[in-house]
Amino acid sequence: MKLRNLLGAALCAAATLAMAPAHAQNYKSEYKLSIVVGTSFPWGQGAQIWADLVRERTEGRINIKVYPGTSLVQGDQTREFTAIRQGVIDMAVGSTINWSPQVKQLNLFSLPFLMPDYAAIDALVQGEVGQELFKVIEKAGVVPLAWGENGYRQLSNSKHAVSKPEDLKGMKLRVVGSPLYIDTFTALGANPTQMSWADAQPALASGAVDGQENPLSIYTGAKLYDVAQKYLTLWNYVSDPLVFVVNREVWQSWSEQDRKIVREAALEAGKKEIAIARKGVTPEDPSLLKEIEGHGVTVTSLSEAQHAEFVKATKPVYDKWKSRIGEDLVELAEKSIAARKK
Ligand code: X2X
Repeated sequence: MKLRNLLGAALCAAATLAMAPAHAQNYKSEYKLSIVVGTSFPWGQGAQIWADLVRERTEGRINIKVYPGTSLVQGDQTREFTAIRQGVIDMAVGSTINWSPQVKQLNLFSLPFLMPDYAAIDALVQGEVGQELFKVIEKAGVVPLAWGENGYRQLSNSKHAVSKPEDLKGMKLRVVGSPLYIDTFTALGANPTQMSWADAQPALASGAVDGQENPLSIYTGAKLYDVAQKYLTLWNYVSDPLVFVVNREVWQSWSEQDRKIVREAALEAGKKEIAIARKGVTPEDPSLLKEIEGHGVTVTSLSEAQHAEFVKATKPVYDKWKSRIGEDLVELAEKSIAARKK
């Protein structure tokens, strides 16, 4: 090519670049969104709804791909938050439990028996506590947009029915990655061991552990009744919310109009996800429980007196962690719950 032609081509390319909308240079062709479970679970459905809404409303400018199994951090869900902060992960719908090692205030939702009903969960995440926690997450370097829900975590095991703390004596239980869970199950007399969800499933299948705790949507979605988890105790001791977030640099690289679209889509997806997560596990609609019983599972509900025994046994853990999380935040949560509309 002659020099003049070459120059002309270069000028032409520069002009095209200058004319293109500002985003064209810094938008990625794909944004990686991390979740722990698959897209068939309510959690994964929420993530997929968010991704689809954003793709549609930005006309493909923001193209989100969902990565299940926390595969972007080799399944180690307790490293997910750090990876989002560092930009290894662009976006996530993550459980407060998995981010608690980095954001200690998120342990709030893991305080045993803090939230007695769905109205209590709503009073926290949709109220002042939720706003406070968003400030904390923002300060930690990640942009939070909306709340979702994994759900009330129920206890399952392969040994026998559990209706009082003594029934847990010596039972080997897989727990999630916050030390608060080790404290809770140690206080109850069990033998807890911390493990990722990826490792938990084979450990349950081989009998390396006797039991675990997870929301019913995860219990059924992962077919835990097929790996000998035939005893289920409904005790609503904790519930983990999900948070829809974006890496800060990614967020800043988007136009204002696109940020608005992403935020509104997250709020919409979060609301839908919460409705999906609560389907079949409420007193009004216990269909999922019926399905579980159909698999030959013994389902144990607690009487008020039995419930009180568990609360009593875990009270020292609650008190210890109240000060670790922050007295002010926990007190704000307690007040918000006491004032909730039932
Ligand atoms: O690991 C779990 O138990 C799970 C899937 O519920 C979370 O990621 C918190």
